[in-house]
Amino acid sequence: MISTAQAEGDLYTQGAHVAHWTPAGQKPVLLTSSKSLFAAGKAIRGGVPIIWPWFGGRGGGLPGPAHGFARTMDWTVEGTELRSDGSVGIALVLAPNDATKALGFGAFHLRFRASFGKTFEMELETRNTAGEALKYEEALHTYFAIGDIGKTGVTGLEGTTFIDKTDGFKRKQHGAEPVKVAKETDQVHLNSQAACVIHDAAGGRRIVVEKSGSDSTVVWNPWTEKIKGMADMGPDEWREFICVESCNAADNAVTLAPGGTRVLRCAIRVE
Ligand code: TA6
Repeated sequence: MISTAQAEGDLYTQGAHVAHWTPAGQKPVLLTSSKSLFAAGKAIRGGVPIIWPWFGGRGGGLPGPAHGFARTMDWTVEGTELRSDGSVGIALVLAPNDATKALGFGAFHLRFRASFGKTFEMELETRNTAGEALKYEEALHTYFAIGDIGKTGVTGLEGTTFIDKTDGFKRKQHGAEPVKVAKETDQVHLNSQAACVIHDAAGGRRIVVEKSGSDSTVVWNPWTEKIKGMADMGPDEWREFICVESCNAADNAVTLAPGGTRVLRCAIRVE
C-alpha cells in the first residue's frame, strides 16, 4: 500500500503486480476486479499483470501458463524510495528458479520498477545472462478504469496493422479513426511505438499512455459473453475497463544478445 500527498497505490510481490494507482484528486485509474482471487499461483485480475516471457499461449506444443510465468511468481523487493517530489519508487527482481528452469528459462534477470506519483511510471528490464540469444515476448497488460466502454475511444493506433484474435488471428489494417469497442475486442497492433490516449468520455477524462522500448500495443475487452466464463470478473465489469497494453508480441518478439539488456517503459497520466 502506497499513500502520499501525490497518489495512492497497491503493489503485490506476487507477480510484482500493481493493482491500483490513484493520483490525488482523481478517480482510480486502474481497474482490479472485485472478484480477483488473490490466490497463490493465480494472476491477480486487473491492475498491471507483467507478461513474460511469452504473450498468450506459449505455442509450439510447449508447456507453461498463459501469458508466461512472471505474473504468478513471487518477486523480491530490491528497494523502495520516497522521493523529494513526493513520488514513491519500488523496484522488484525475478531470477531463475527450479520452475523457470523446468520451462527452459534458466538464465535471465528481470527488474520491475514502479513509480507512484502524479504520473505512474513502470519499467520492465530484461537482462540476458545466458551465453546464447534470449527470445521472449513481454507486456505491461494494463487494465484501465473507464466510465463506459461504449463511450470510450483509443487514439494513437491509426494506420497500424493488427492481428485480430477474435477473427482467426487475421491481419487487418486499422484506419484513421479511434479504436472503439462494440463487441469482444482483442487486437495486437504491430510496429506501433506511438503514445495512446484513452478518451474516457463517460469518465470525463483522458488517460495518456506513453511508452518506449515497446513495438506492439494490444487493445482488449472481453465484452458480454467471454466475461461470463471468467470466474474472477463480475458479469458487468466489461463496461468498466479497457486494456491498452504496452508490449513486444508476435512479430515484435524480442531477441536479446548474450549479456544484453532491454527496457520496456510506460508512463501514464490523466488529463
Ligand atoms: O491481452 C489480451 C489477452 O491476450 C486476451 O486474449 C485474454 O486472454 C486476456 O489477455 C486475458 O488473459 P488472462 O490469461 O489474464 O485471462
